[in-house]
Amino acid sequence: GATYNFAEIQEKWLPIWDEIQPFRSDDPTDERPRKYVLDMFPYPSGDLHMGHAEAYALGDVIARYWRHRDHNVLHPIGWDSFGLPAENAAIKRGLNPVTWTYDNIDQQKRSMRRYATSFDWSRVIHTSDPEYYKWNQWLFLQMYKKGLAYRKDSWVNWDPVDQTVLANEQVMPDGTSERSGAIVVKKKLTQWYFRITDYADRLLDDLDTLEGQWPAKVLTMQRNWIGRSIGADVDFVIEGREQPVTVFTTRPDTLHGATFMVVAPDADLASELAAGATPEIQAAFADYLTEVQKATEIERQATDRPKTGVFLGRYAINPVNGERLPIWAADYVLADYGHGAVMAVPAHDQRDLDFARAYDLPIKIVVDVPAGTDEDGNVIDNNPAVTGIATGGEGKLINSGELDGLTKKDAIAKAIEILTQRGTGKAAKNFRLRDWLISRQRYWGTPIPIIHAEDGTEIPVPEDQLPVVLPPTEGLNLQPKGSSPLGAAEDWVNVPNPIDGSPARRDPDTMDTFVDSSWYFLRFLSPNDDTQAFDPAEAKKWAPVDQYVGGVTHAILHLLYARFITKVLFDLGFIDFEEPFTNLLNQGMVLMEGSAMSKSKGNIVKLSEQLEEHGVDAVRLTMAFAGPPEDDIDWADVSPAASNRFLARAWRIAQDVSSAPGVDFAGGDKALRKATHHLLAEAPGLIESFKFNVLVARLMEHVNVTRKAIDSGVGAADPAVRESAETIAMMLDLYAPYTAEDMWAALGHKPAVAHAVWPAADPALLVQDSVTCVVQVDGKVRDRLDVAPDIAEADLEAQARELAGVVRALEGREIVNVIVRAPKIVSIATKP
Ligand code: ANZ
Repeated sequence: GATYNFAEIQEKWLPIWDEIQPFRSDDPTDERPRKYVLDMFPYPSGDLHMGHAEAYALGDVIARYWRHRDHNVLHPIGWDSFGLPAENAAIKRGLNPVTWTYDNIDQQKRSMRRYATSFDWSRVIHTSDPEYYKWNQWLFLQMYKKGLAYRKDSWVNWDPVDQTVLANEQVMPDGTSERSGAIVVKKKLTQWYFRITDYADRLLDDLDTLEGQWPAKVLTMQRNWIGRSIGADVDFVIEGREQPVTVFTTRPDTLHGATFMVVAPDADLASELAAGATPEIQAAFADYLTEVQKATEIERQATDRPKTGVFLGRYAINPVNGERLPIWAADYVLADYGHGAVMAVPAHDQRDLDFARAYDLPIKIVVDVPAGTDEDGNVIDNNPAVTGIATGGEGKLINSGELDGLTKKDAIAKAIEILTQRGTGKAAKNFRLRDWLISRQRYWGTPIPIIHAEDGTEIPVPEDQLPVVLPPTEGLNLQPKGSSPLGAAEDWVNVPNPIDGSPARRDPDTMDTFVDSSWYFLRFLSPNDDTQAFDPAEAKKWAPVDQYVGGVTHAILHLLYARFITKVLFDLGFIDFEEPFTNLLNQGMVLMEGSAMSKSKGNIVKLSEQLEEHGVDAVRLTMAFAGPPEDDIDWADVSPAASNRFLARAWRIAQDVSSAPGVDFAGGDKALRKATHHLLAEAPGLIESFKFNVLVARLMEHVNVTRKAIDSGVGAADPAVRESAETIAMMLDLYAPYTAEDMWAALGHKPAVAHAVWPAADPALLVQDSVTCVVQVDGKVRDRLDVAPDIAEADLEAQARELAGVVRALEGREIVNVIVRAPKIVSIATKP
């Protein structure tokens, strides 16, 4: 007979699928339940690689599964095609980013089609199309109107290699740029921001609604990133200054323990205070500030870093006891957290203690934290001045006037009450989250739709003049240089003021591409609508996304921004939900010999070569079979060749079936039917709990069972063999769509197998095999019954007593004892 040839099968089905477009999801009469299954869309950075192959294979298992469960499934794809990677790659090759990007998209599209991901190809979007980014500009304007988009002058993260600012989220924990790897420095610039901090509480609190639906790790990362602290704002009068200075503290209970104040050297306040001091102090401060600006935020927050600072020659007055506190500038206090100034309580805060010890400042204990013992039973001194360890724990307040004797918790409440009464403070909370810096000084992004009048006023581009299309690259120098290349496009940048026609200039910056991806899942719903960003009626039907699939690298940035913009659109009345992604699956990475694939390690496995050698189905199946989808896959440990052999075995079964389609399965071999129906019963639970690999294992077993049935007495003509082969084809479609379609055709069906609804398991075929139980009366077998092997004793006894033979034997006798050994024996004894 024929042999399994993956290349032939691929060539046969791809054009047929192209023609019948089995995955369109725009039939308005389709009333089945809907599922929106979304894979994070790719950057067009070269051809698809092994990481894509894994992500899209796993996402497709879920999309295909819901179709087989009779759902109307929306599974779209697009390209996140603006941004630095494309722009830098184009510059490096001396190409136009437009050409480079769209050539890559074409190549990825072709690869993706061949990879047979079940996308609805009628809904493709590219974020670099004016038809798409017009709506980024629209979104910006809606936010601008609400005061959620604004410009401010502040210290920003500056990537000296890419020559652009970065969002906080794009600075890695080691202080380097997520993109270029360069050490990020601080620069004071006027930039555009989205006011995400207005949403901090909601972004944090609503994470609770995602519990159990998103990976716990991602929820934790988001919570920490938002970082809410509860405490108080306290106002300190400054000698020689009209305005008091406010500090944020989580420990207002320790106010009596404050012995100095510290101001962030890079905060305007520090410069101002220094300016009022002696020339010596001014000079020392200026030198210090220069040093500080070389340090990264991460370095500044490191607890083990020696503390440095300068005395500013000024004093603050403690509002609770009138004490004079010297004011220092020190870089462990950050300019953009809280108010950029702290009341220092060295006894109970480690950083303050380190600083106090370095500069010989007083240490005053105000919480009596009991002395402890270490693991060897030694008493640990609780005096921070001696141990160098601040005592942050629980204890009773001392040396604190009205607060004396209170616990930490009660003292915090009381201190806030006192401050509020006196008008020198109030309850406050603070977030780690900063506003989202969205402007970039680069070409390949969405132009910011603002025009600057000569007098400096900002004029939003009227909505009917959108999109503001990027100028052609001809004549522009795209090399990173610290200001946007768009500023040099004279014809483009110089425009009449839309209000009075006077000379004005367009804003030359472009938006962070995370703006593009913050709402793209809505654009898929009406991708060709040129009258609105998305159709709210379609959003009602499809959104939010039921299942989102993508890498954990996006745990903070993209997911936080998308959640934020979703809430903004909710507030603006465009959608009726507040969380964009109901369920989230983070797939692992594909490694080679234990490490991430990289050019420098020379361990890159080329997807194209794998596909050439083993075929699409074997690669996809291998990705799904390697382990739980969340785990990394080491390509050195898996065998696409073995996957291929399994696919050939499965395929042969369909070739061998010799009954006709539509044959009544009822008369088929009972044992094989039972095996098939057990598989039908188990598979949905496995897929819905993301145990894709376990279902592959079950399919492998089932192919073997079916092969045995064909080769043994059952034979290829038995209806149970057809039933089994059809089930295998329908399930294999999740992983190996070409093979499944070819099996389906061999079994006499029309394409597409992807639309074959899995039959429900027949409960009659799920009952376990029965066991025969004998029933004795006074040692003699009087009857028998067939029961389930796991029958309960009481149940078995009750059934046994009703058997005709038993009833006859017991007639007129009195039962004295019944022994039940479920499921095999019931033994009844009567009175002699
Ligand atoms: C006095 C105090 C006493 C504090 C004490 C702590 C313990 P989180 O939890 O991170 O919000 N702080 C406030 N603003 C700061 C800034 N701009 N840079 C560095 N540190 C700052 O921490 C809040 C605490 O961090 C605040 O409470 C303040 O120190 C410090 F026994 O005030 B605390």
